[in-house]
Amino acid sequence: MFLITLSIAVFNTAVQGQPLYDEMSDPCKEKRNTYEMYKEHVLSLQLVINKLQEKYCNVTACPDDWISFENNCYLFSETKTTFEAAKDICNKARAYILEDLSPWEMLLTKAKGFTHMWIGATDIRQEGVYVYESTGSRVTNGDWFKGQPGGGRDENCVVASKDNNWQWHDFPCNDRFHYVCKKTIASARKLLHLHGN
Ligand SMILES: [Ca+2]
Repeated sequence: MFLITLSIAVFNTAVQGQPLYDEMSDPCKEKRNTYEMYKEHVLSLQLVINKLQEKYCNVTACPDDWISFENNCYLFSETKTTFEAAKDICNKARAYILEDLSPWEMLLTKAKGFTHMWIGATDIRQEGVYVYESTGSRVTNGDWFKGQPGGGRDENCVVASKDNNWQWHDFPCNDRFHYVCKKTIASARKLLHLHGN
């Protein structure tokens, strides 16, 4: 009886012109923008909480101008620059260019107004063999956009673009884009300790 009632309910929903198939295949479709907005609010609140903790609990988490979030420190570039220049800036701060973006890192980057950003991976050393700058390990599961990488020897660096859901494209390394430096809070504290602060 229950199954019959359920079937009738489903049938009625279908014949009343409801987008049953779409709802079943993607129930979040119409609410996605709302969810994204809430997630951005949560992110903003978390950032405020982090700042308050640093201020009132005397916790030094990240260097000035860096953002602390989920055990990491992030430096968002003010200007666009080449991959090598971005890499040098991050490395001098004992950090590395952001690599695989977590959903929260995507939101952080979006909140900063970036539309494109360098990813810390290249195939400079061997064409077609992408490696992460931080570890030298081979990229085996890169978040490539359809048809990418496709630039051959002319394009050996990687850029993530907002319009393509932060998926990766290969680009010439001398082009200029924003970048994000990342390091763990633990390593940031270690550096502060080493420098006697
Ligand atoms: Ca290449």
